[in-house]
Amino acid sequence: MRSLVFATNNQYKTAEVNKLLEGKYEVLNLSDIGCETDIPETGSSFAENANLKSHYVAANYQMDCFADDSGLEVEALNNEPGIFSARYSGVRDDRTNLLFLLDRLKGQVNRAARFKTVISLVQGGNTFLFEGVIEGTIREVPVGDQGFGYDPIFEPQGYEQTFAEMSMAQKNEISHRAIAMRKLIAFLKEQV
Ligand code: ITT
Repeated sequence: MRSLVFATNNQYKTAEVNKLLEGKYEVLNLSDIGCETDIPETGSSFAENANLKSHYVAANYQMDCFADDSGLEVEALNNEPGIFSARYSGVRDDRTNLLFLLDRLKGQVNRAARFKTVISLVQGGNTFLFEGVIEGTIREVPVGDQGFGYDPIFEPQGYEQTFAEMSMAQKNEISHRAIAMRKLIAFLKEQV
């Protein structure tokens, strides 16, 4: 089986992506290749940060690799937290960040938001980008215990459940990461 490095430390992302690849590729994450570094994400966009992660692995491990940078953009908060989603409240804790966001949105009528993912693939020294977006709204209170991050407060458009009330398979039918991953998979298949 062909293997691909996914430059992430996030085990939920790895599990989602493994399911999407349906056993067609073996996905190695950062710990699988012995990379302990917390790769700096100092870019000013999802694309820049995704590139920083994939290029770091390609340069230091001489392996083709992909990375995603993703986050939540809330319209009434000027598209915050965006690239700061993982540490919006100042700490890297999903529950704290989610409650911090709800607090900032208190009393706000406009609850529109979107999740965005940009995947950067480095292959043979070339870089390719794939994007996925899903629109939705922010709930008043968190519901559900599946998934990670802001899943308990994000209700995708056209659904009555939050991402955290969905199984991984249901989330993978519609999510931002799944949309971007399907573009990556289609691209990889063209090369077979
Ligand atoms: P890696 O950088 O190691 O891949 P990370 O968790 O730091 O893992 P990001 O830099 O892409 O990932 O930050 C994304 C943050 O955005 C993440 O910590 C969540 O808070 C949020 N997020 C991204 N995708 C999400 C999803 O599918 N569901 C809920 N929250 C998500």
